[in-house]
Amino acid sequence: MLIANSSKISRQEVENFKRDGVICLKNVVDDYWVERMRKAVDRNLLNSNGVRGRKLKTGDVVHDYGLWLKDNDFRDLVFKSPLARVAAQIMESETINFLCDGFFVKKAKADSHVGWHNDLPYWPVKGWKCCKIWLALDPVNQENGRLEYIKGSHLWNKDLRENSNVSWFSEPSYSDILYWDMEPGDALVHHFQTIHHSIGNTTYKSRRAIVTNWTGDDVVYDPSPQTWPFQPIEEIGISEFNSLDTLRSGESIDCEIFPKIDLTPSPSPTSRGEQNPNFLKFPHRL
Ligand SMILES: O=C(O)CCC(=O)C(=O)O
Repeated sequence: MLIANSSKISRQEVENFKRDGVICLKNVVDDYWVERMRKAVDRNLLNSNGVRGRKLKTGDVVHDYGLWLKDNDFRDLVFKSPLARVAAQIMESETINFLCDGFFVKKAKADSHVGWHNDLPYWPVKGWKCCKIWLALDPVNQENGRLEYIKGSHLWNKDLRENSNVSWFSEPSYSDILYWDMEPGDALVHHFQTIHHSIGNTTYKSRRAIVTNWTGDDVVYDPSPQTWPFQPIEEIGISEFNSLDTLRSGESIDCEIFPKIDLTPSPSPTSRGEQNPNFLKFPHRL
């Protein structure tokens, strides 16, 4: 694993991401962000600001998305943490747009798996430079619901929705699977086409994680009926979603709901995790 906040992401890590479709980075965010985001997730579990809001599942895997639109902690994570620059470096992209955030909490003794799938079929986009950053807020291991990836499956060029039961897919053999034990602040970065699942939490503690989804230079808008936001924008009632009306298929996704991120460093970086000084060299050529 790479120490993302003490060294620039290396050429080797970028190559590993290209080859395997996933990498695990150590210490992508510091304790400041871990503590802040744990509180934010716990608060949202009680009374969510997300798009699904009160309709949150009460079962053992709790998921909501679109928190950044109403919650300052989630918003700052998107615009002020190192995550966007990690995405830019891993995907070798000059520009980065943010698609959406979310959280996944596998509650204590949540034995259910999240089934094998990849992410691209759920998003109204087309292009190669698309990734998710899955940020651990608790230690993650085999006992409490770690993610597992089929190595290199992003190169298969196949869409797999959860529970879709397609004939070409069968349970992978153990030797094809990649997984990592993680600490809070570590992150998985996976390509939108990499097939993955998560296993059950057999422990007595919740496993909390935040996901952020990012796109790069070559990505264009490509809506279809079963893609995000999964419901008519009038029903969501959040003004930023109206910007989807301005997008045309095949054009840049740049709009209020998919904002472009300013990757230049803030003029006044602080030690409170707002800017990681190790990324001040960005943009760079690897
Ligand atoms: O956090 C989890 O358990 C599952 C996350 C996942 O599969 C995803 O974000 O695509």
